[in-house]
Amino acid sequence: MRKLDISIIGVPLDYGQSRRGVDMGPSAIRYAGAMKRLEAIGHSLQDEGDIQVSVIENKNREETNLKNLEEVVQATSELANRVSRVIENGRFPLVFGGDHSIAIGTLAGLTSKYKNLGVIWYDAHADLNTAETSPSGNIHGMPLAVSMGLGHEKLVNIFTDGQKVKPENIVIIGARSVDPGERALIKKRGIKVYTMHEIDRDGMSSVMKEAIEYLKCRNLDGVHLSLDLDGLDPLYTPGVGTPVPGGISYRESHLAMEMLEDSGVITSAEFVEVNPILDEKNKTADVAVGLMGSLFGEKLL
Ligand code: 5AB
Ligand code: MN
Ligand code: MN
Ligand code: MN
Repeated sequence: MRKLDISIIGVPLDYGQSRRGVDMGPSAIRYAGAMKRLEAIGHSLQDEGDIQVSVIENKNREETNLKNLEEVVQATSELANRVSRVIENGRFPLVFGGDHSIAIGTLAGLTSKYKNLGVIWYDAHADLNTAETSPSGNIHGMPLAVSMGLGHEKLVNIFTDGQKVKPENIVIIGARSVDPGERALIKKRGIKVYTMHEIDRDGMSSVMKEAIEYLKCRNLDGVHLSLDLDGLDPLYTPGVGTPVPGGISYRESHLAMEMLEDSGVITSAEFVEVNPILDEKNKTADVAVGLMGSLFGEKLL
């Protein structure tokens, strides 16, 4: 098992969507014992604290259907900076959200080092909307499109200009709520997606085996896991803003994390969309921390 030097970065951002509370996600995940859990496995942990998230005073906000654009740009730029510093120091970045718009910053920071980054997007949604296709204007539904260089120029050019991730380096797992514009983009760019259909039909073991093989054949210099807790069924993770029934089970998710750990491919991770206000006794944060245990090498025996 790899012994890692892990740096935790909290991002208390809830401006990427419309329900308050997900800004308390980092606290909830810390409270659920993330540090102790990973230290017990033998990793060395450093908590870098939270990114500063501010309301931007700007009288001349541009006309856009994107909600809270300035705030999301500020927080994700800061996050990109912090993530790039963590990897420069040879440490493993572990990011706690916050809503999923934070991935714009994580991926921007990571790709300042990784020139051919792979991404595993564990989510009920594809997060491939742009201003034109978004039904909500919520930026948390856009980060994967932004990482491919598609969307508002202020988002696309965070930290470095343009595209960060190649569409053929992306694997989405758990999708079951995909908007028409996202579906078109998946087809057009040939993005690899394992929907609930494939997980039901072939089983998680086979899906993960294929996903890992697929990424291993792509000559990647790193693989980022972006785990939206709504990828799991709301039965297990009720504390999320956009729950979709019929999701991945608790056991399947642990298996997925264990297989990622066995493969040794993951070089950074983020856990997002934990909303303690919508949760039941911090259940969702507890599940997040349990999954981290499996991802970072906790063994049953
Ligand atoms: B999440 C929806 N596709 O764009 C949109 O939780 C939902 O980060 C996005 O996956 C959900 O508003 C974003 C309808
Ligand atoms: Mn989602
Ligand atoms: Mn998401
Ligand atoms: Mn959500």
